[in-house]
Amino acid sequence: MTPDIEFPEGFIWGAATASYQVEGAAREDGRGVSIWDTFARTPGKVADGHTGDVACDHYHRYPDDVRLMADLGLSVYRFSTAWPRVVPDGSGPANPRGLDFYDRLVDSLLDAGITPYVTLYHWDLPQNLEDRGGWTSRDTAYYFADYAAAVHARLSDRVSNWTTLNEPWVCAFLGYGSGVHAPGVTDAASAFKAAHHQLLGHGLAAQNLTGTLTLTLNMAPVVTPAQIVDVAHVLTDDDAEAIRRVDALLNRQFLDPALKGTYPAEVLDIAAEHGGLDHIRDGDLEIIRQPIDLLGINYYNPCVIQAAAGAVAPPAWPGTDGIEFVTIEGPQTAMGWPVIPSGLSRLLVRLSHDYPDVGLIITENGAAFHDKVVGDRVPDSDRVAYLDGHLRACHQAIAEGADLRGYLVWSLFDNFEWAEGYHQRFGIVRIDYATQRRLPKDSALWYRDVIQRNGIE
Ligand code: IFM
Repeated sequence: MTPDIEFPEGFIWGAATASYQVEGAAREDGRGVSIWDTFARTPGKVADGHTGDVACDHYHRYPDDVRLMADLGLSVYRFSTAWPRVVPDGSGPANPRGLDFYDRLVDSLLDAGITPYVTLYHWDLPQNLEDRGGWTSRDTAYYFADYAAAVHARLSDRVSNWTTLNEPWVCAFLGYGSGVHAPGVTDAASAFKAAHHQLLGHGLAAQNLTGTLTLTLNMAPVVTPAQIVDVAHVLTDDDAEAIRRVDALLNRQFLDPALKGTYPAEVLDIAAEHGGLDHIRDGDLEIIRQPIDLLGINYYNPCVIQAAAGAVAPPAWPGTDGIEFVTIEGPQTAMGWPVIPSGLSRLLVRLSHDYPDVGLIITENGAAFHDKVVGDRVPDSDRVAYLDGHLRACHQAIAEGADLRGYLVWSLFDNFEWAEGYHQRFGIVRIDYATQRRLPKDSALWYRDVIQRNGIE
């Protein structure tokens, strides 16, 4: 039977996780300490003092987990390698036992007919490098390229899909700006440095990677509340200016250097006001602008803002003085994020228009809800509705010309949701943390059917 909504032939279906969020085994086989180990142990930083020490115990349970992925019909599994597992001190010799784990994981994925998509940096920086300045130090970019080369040397005979960075905005602006993520630094100048040095690390690493190259960014259309209701709403000059600034900080700060070899003027102006531009050296943008095959999109909700009528204190991000981040009415996830699938089609169409030379893939999309276990089921109809709406938005964007190649749900499992600990559950598979039992939620079974028919009924 032909589904109501059918995706193009060869559309990629998968699911994603990240090392610190699922692996556990934090002290095994020579793994070094990461900034998240340290941050999670700092009182008050992570809800209820949760840590990634055990997480989903994926490190030991990966054979069963791969079988589960195969049962769901996934064609791709996106996971990240943990830098401190591979290079425990951040720089220096690689740890063969750390690499062995990824070897085993890749082999079992391939045996199950699942393509591994490897992300090289999903936020678990070795603590030893943080002690030397972390991403505010230029050296970290070079150490990242060395570590990436070590992973590539071990796995590239079987892995041909590589993502350098995951969400450098979050690492820079939540890790070094607001401090709600590791390493917990609160300094605007450090945030801009961390952003640039990650981009430099991306470019340096990309020069030595072969296969299909991806850079994954968290992106969102930046809109006023009125534009959510009416796409054609005419903006005031102040709102238009507010949108330009926030879009530059959130989206173009990473897109333009990586894909065009330039920084948006707004970002340079704002960074200049917050510590200067000395960290950007001649030649950096040429290094950063490496040919990539796919732009990875992590989308959860639009960024809703407007020019503030009165004073707004303090600014949410550096450079957003006078701009209000608006909470809008309507359905929300357990994270308090608004559910607006049309934001995804809007984003995809815009990216295809503004950056036409790169293919697109959704590397993350999904939602946390307050799931209930009923007998042997998790009837998470809110998550099914969320995924259904966003897949329809993907389909719409393809119909409007977006070159979207695939969709990877976030996340395969409930896992360590950073500062929220284990309280927020994004998985399509439930984890009972006391027993480590895996229970596919209704959304997982629904997703299996979507994959099977390459479309939605
Ligand atoms: O869990 C995170 C993931 O690590 C990065 N993207 C957003 C997800 C949900 O917050």
